[in-house]
Amino acid sequence: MYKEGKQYGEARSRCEEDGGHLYYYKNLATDEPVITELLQTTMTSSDEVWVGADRLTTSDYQWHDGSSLPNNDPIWYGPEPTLGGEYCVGLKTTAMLLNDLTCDNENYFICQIDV
Ligand SMILES: [Ca+2]
Repeated sequence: MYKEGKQYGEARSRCEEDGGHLYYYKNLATDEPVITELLQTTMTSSDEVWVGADRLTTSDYQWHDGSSLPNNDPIWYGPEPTLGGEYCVGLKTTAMLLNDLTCDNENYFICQIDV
């Protein structure tokens, strides 16, 4: 967990420099408890944190491992994704669901290093 506001591309690069990737928040049942605990232990008050999905080079949202993130996936928050000028995905920590955002926003971010 980086408590440092960065634009999406910078956050993605930082995780890759660490040998990982922005977190794949794909599965509510397994990922929500893990990230909820992480947010509590890091005491972040950031509303949204970057995770590892975008549609910068694809027509629809995809995780960086190539798996798809359908617009009708229940892991999105309420009316999200709003699409339009928003191409990058953050986790809305107040709801623990996803929201698409403008990639230039500076947000905290969560890296995942697979072992
Ligand atoms: Ca949005």
